[in-house]
Amino acid sequence: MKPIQITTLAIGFAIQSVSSQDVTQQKINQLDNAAYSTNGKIETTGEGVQVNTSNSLRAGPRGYNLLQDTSGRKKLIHFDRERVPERVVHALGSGAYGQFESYGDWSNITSACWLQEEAVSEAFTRFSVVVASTGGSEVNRDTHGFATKIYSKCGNQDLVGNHLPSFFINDGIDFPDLIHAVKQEADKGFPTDGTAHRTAYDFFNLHPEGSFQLMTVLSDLGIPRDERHISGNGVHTYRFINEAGNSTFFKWYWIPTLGLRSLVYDEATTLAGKQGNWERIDLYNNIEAGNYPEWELAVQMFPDDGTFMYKGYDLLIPTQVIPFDVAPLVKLGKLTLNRNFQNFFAEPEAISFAPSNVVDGVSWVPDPLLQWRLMSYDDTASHRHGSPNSYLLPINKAIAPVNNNYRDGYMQPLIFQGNQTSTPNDIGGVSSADANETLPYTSPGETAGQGPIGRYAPFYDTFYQTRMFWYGLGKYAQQHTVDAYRFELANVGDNAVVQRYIDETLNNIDNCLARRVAYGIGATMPPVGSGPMANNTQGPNAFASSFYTLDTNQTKSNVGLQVAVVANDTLLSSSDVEAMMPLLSAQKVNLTIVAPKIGTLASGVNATASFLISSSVLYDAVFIGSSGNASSAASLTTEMASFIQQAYSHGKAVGALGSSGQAFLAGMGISNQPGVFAGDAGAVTTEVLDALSGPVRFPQRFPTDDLAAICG
Ligand code: HDE
Repeated sequence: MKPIQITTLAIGFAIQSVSSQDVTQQKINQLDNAAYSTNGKIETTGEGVQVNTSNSLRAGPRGYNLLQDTSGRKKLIHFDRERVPERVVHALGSGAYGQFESYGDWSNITSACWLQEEAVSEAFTRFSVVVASTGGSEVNRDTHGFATKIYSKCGNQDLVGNHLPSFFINDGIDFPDLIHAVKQEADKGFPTDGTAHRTAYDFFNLHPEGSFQLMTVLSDLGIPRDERHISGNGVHTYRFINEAGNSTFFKWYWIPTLGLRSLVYDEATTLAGKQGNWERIDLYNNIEAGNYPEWELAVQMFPDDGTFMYKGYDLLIPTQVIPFDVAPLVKLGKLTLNRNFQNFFAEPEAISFAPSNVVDGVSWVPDPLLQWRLMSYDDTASHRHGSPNSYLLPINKAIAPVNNNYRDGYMQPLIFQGNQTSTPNDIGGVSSADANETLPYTSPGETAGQGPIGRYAPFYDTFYQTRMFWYGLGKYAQQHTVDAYRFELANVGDNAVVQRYIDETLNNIDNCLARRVAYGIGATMPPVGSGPMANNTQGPNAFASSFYTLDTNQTKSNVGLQVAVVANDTLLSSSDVEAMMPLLSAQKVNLTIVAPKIGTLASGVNATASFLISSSVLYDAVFIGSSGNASSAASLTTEMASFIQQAYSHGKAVGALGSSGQAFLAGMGISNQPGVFAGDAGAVTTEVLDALSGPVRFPQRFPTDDLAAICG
């Protein structure tokens, strides 16, 4: 195998923008061929006959409807069939178009055309949540999907990943069981908007290999602020193959240039009620506003020595990760999302992703989770669209030429020419590529057999990586995770299931964790020191790399964040708003004035939200206006005070404009606290913006366990 030579050649701006416009235009032209507007046209039936279907055809004004109201019948018949089956998982989601640009020439490791010098490809990314059904909330705790279709000139390359780096199971044959266990309970039909409890924890008890993935979901990573601030993770190992046929294994990641951000749980549940579509709204509005989110595609690479192992890590086990200090990330390119779709059904809903969609230069490994995925997505696409012709839908259609002998089937829209529909052929028709060339779906030199045929039990991980993740969480992040376990387990409603999870999973991760969770829900605490650390064989090591935790010391971008000023006719001067605006605009942070009613306040400032339609959970930080003479919290209405109080209790930065603003906060008992800023409008705004790009939350306000009392 050739040694991997890493180049980081940057491409010039002029070249980038020209080619990116070209590839975008190619896809837009393809979509435009299917675009149709009925705007301003006269209504017709599907057969083109002009009709008026506003009123039924009836036997008199109070008589029966007539069977011969065929235009009415056609209208209803079409309506009755408007739905396609929702995705069996990841049903709830939305997405956007953009471009993927290769940072350089990666031909030394892969022949994939989208990773060559100056390669720019059009792309569409769909974000989703796994468990909730369509109509559920996107902001509940869940694993988020991050699926990208790259319409490259050598065919569609799909990167279908999640926002967390590992998975619940190691063998795809267990996937239907996992999903049955986490979706609504079969007899009761609930919950439909989040993960079930009794069935789920029964499954988790018997699949301890998923404890790491579950803990990441139950950490604050499991409730991201929005989709712009999540990472993407391929989870599996994949294979690059270069022109010479050399293979290199890789794991891929999308790293958001905005940084990672999360909600706190109470905020997420409130937001779910206030604005369950928050994730898609945030993405849509930011793209409309020109705040284009970006992710860098980074890979960890591992030599192919035939063992599928790297420094003691098994590359075929998707419930484990390879820490970044063991295999560092190499950045290959960048994805920018910059165009919203035009029709939800035809684009984000109709798009079909599949890990089987790879181009020449990308292939797979014998990971039994990945192997089942290679079949399931193509199958589900045919089922959802009712036809194997879904690859012809504009959103799924490749930009590369498509020529094959797929014929007929439900809703075949093409009128193929000619009579020969088989290969090979001598009388015309499509001819096959040269099988001696390096082609996709093969890995030169690889042998299929890895041992005797048999049904092998999934690999049962130790709890080592879960423990490493646990020790990497800070004090408050640990508390949030403990609270999340308490919440989930308290809802299980089956003491035996709960106690088994505490004794056999949590106590194997860490004794204090198990005791804290048990303590909060009235379960039996395992004896002090009875967990694995009693023998301390591996030590309380944490992951050295911060990517898997919400590292509060990272500097984050504030682009697209939302802040609110609480005001009324006597609070807030226009000069305060004038002082704030340039500072907020410079960082592309949106300001909303929230008042008892929408409209212009006495100060002349326009309030665009009222307390009725708004909530502090819609904002990343809040300010309280100042009038200069109102001096006590008593003049705050309950709704104003609770707006501020709720933001404070969610650990958010609170800014008091002027001395009277500070007096309000003092009256509420929250002045002079970390993350509470008071002063003139400009200074306070700067302090709040700094807080938002740094620690974001002020977790000192959250209650924490008395560890000495609980853990001994
Ligand atoms: Fe999926 N998964 N999955 N999955 N998955 C689907 O495909 C499946 C897995 C992921 O926005 C389905 O078109 C099996 C891992 C995303 O359209 C279905 C197994 C990862 C999306 C399916 C897995 C994912 C899906 C449902 C175990 C992260 C949404 C509808 C072998 C690496 C894509 C559809 C979109 C969707 C099957 C496990 C990510 C049923 C059998 C691991 C992001 O085909």
